[in-house]
Amino acid sequence: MSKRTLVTSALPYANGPLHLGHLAGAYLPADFYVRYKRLKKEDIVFICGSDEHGVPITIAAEKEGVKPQDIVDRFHEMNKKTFEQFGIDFDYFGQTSSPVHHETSQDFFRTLNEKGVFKKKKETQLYDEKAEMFLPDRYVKGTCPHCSYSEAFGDQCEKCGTSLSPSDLIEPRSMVTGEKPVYKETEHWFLPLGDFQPDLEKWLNQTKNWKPNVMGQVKSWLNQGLGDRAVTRDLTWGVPVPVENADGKVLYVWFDAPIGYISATKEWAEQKGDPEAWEKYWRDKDSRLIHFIGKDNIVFHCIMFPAVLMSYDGYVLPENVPANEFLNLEGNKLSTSRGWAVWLHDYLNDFEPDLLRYVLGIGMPETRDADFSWKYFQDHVNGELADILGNFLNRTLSFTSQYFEGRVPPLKNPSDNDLAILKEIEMFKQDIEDRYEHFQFREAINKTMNLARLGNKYFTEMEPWHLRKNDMDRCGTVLHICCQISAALSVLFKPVIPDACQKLQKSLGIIEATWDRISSAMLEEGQAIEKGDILFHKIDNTAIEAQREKLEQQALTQEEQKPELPPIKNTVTFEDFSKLDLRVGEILSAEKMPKSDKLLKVTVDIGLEKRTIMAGIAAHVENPETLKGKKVTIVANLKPRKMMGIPSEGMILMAENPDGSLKFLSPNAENGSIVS
Ligand code: B3M
Ligand code: ZN
Repeated sequence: MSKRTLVTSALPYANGPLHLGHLAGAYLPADFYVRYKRLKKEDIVFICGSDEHGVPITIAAEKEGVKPQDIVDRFHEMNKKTFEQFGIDFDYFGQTSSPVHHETSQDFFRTLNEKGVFKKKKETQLYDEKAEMFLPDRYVKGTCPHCSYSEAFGDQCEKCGTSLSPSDLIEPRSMVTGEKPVYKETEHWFLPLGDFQPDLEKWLNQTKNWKPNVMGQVKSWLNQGLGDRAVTRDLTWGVPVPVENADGKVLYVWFDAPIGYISATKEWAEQKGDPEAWEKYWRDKDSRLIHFIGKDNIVFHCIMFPAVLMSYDGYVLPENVPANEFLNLEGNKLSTSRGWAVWLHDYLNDFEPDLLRYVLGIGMPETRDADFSWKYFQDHVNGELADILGNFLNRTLSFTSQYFEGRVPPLKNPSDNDLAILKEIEMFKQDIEDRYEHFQFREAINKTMNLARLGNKYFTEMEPWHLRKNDMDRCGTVLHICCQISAALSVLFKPVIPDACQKLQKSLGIIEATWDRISSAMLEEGQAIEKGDILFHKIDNTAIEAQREKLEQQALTQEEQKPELPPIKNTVTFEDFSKLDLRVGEILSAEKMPKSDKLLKVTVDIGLEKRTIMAGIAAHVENPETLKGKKVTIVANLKPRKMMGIPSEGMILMAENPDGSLKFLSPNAENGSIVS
């Protein structure tokens, strides 16, 4: 008997609408998996909700001059509706501003505090004297110490993915007033993740079938050693810290948000009239917990939240966290701030959800970033859904309706090839099932479409339009087999294109078929079937052109909102500048560092000597080999510092475009020449 399963999808911030990247990242894969498991009649609960705290919300509220609760209520409803329209079939979609969530996350905090899990530390935090407020991570921007990205936030550099603390930033500046923040003392509670490292490693080492990209990222954090992580913030919006001497402090959003999965499960249980039901999914070792997220949330789901669950004790830990990589759009990074996004509510004005579910499914960024383009969308809708699946189903149903009075013809004297085709149905089912079990949805969908290809090819090769003139029995056998393949497809494709499969099953007279009913004999001979409507209409070039136009327009109109160039830094004296020794260098070699997707180890000839420099530019360099011989500008007298155990003797200066791309400063001068 399979265990019960709780599936979660990352809680989307309730500060804006949903776009393609959300679907492809954490929601579609989870929905494919849950729908598949429901077809297997397994006990599975699908939980999600709005992440309503955190600074993205307060920034959105300030921008509009409304209260944070107004922002979260609006986008909670909007996103809930969008998920429903796309058939993302949660059992419950909660809100972290709910009383149940406040109680649950405060209980976690109080329990860990009483157990002495936290460390309390006075620390100086960035404070904006003009705004008279402490600056949370997202209110601070500055230069990332790893990749020199000048728009890095205080909690994470979105360019190289490193998780940061505001004090890591070079030249921090307040997002509220633009002022240079000062340091002011404040006291916070910290989760000493390092104390959990042995237990985390023990747990991680017994996990199975984790994606290499996920385990690789987790291991790189563990190898760097886990530090203390603040779990409280000086903010007014959030879950108040439920202990003495914590006025004006709230729980750090990444402490409370994952607990939101538990609160939403409690609310689900309450809603179904069995308030205790939540417990067996979270506190019974016979339950499986699976988190579907995007790769930027790995550290919080694979290190921080498990440490919180371990310290509370009695909770199951994630069995798997099949994080997806990112989806790009028309060859560029998706960017809500630059309007480079396809909003899901917009999409629904022009196309049906199934089409996007299918196209994002076959192109899912499961182990590496993927790209969505409108041409790609058109090609796969027209070339596969319409020309292969739609064409096969339409020919089968129309032919049976027209020449066999709309009834499944008998299977008479099937040839070896016929029997082999029928056998294929069982083999496809097994293979597709295995792909779903291993979260390989691209493969599962491609293989399902391959069964439709097989059916289409069989129909064409058997030429029933000739057979019907001279051998109706043979013709009937061919159509019988095509009807059985159609019936199998109506269940195999159900997790991906549920609306189309619903219509197909109605035409085939199938009621509520489960996964285990998939076979080569799902339909009785003589069973009534209807021709049904065309399931997939082709998309013409004009429609696609219109979408591309809309995207360009959208991006253009937001041109003025594109991230302004960072303000000029504070004035320095000539003496300050003259302390720097900038030299021309030439790269002799460059290589990626194992276990790091950020760092390159670069050897540079600076005329007087050779230097080893660790540069956080790996994400920007396709092939390090190509850097050999490149002239660069080096800060030659920077104090060496160790990165991944290797002393880095200097810094390679890079120019950074507003879109985040990096360019070398390559002066055409002798190695060792002074740059001033
Ligand atoms: N709200 C979504 C994000 O980082 C974040 C996920 C929380 S899951 C507990 O895009
Ligand atoms: Zn960075």
